[in-house]
Amino acid sequence: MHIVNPAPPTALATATPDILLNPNHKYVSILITVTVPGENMKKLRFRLLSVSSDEPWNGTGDGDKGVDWSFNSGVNPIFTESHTPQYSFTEAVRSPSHGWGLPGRNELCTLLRAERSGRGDGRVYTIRAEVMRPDGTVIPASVQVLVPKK
Ligand SMILES: [Ca+2]
Ligand SMILES: [Ca+2]
Repeated sequence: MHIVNPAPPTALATATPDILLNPNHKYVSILITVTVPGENMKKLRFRLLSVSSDEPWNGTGDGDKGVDWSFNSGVNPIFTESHTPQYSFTEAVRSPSHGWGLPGRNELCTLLRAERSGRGDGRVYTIRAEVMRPDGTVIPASVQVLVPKK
């Protein structure tokens, strides 16, 4: 008898837009869509887990503003809480029970500041998301949004 463990499900996240060409220091609403191939999407719950940047919130040059992201607002304001960084200077992470949407709502939203250091090589925001299956298991996903240097 031959037993094959099924491959663990993989969640895919996309960001729209995923590149911020005009670094005008304003917030841009980013739509994060998470899908899990092979799963019944209507039974899954979704949330944004964290947002991080490869640049500090402040001290990166002229016009630098903080805070550089928010879980609030946008076209699909699932989230009602904003968090300050808990684990590192450049990553805001939700506590375990926060941010879960209603089942099937796989369109999430965050605000990201269109900003990057003039001295750097462009900013990379990393948005981490999670999917919870009906049995409570959680599948991670992540996507990046770039603020390129011209
Ligand atoms: Ca900033
Ligand atoms: Ca960089």
